[in-house]
Amino acid sequence: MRWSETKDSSKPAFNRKKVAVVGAGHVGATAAFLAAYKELANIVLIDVVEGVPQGKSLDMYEASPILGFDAVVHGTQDYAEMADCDLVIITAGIARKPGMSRDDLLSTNVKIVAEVTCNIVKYAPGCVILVVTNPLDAMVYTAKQVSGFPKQRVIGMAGVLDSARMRAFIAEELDVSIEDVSAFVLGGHGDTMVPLPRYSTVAGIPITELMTPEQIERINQRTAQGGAEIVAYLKTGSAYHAPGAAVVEMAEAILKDKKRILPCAAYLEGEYGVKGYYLGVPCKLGGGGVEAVMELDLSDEESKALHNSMEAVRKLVKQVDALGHF
Ligand code: A3D
Repeated sequence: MRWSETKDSSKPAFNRKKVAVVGAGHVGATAAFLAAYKELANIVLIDVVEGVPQGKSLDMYEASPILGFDAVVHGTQDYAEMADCDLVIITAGIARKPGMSRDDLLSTNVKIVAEVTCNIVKYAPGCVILVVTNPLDAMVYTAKQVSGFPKQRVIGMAGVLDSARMRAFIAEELDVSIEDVSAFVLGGHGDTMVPLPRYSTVAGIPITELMTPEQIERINQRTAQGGAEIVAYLKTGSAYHAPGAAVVEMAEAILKDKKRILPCAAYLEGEYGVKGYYLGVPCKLGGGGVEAVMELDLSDEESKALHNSMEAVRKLVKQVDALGHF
């Protein structure tokens, strides 16, 4: 048998989207695997620890014949391999251990996120940046400041995860399929996040009509403590399956220009009365990144809770600014 190549060698080997995942740890590797499995793009997995991204990506590639997906997954230490990426996902950094808050990670992770972002500017200046590293609202601010990218192209993942947790708890409480449950969580990714029961529904019916205030309060509390609940079980790290899935839902919206309405950490310039900070709000997410911010009419109580959350973010950003990395 002879194989006669007809491919135009002046064209790239693959006409696929390209995504870099920086940080081949728990969240990064999970997101990379799910994105490859969904054939969203070819994936470059980058980590400072030699061998880890190479080993994990080879392992993922070897799963592809069984699961039947076509995506190249490649591991490296070399940031130059981010060239031509459509999307770069930052998961590099340290994760929480029991007794630590997300905010305790700030001084270590701000250095890592700043270094990664400098490399993004150098090698993938046209990409959308999706930040996952905690404390999220401060790290996405760092990436925005260091990159100088327009606000549309620097986004944080948190609300999709927090809403998914709330959806799971609602489905469990009412013993219904998660497929029929939607939920909205706004605000910063911390204890002050703001679950919105009024906008959380089962088959379109607000949960305020389906549950007692006590049940709803229990779900709100468990949602706000959702990360800590898992850290307490794991003891050596934090959640990664649901965070990885949340990253991939956002990546898919961007790479396929789906214009999904998802809660994202977006840079606000007056929306919800907030200026110059990132906060979790409902956004239209498409090929250009955050293409619109939706402003909901909030009750007085909801507005107060959102501004309380904003205050927590403001304190973190002040600490980031004081470290003087940009
Ligand atoms: P972990 O499994 O420790 O992975 C982090 C990886 O980053 C490790 O493999 C490190 O070697 C790597 N790394 C460190 N510095 C660099 C660098 N300069 N360049 C490239 N790679 C580097 O942690 P994880 O995957 O569980 O969590 C990663 C981050 O995501 C942490 O900060 C978590 O707190 C955060 N996180 C956020 C959410 C949100 O919802 C926002 C959810 C889950 C985790």
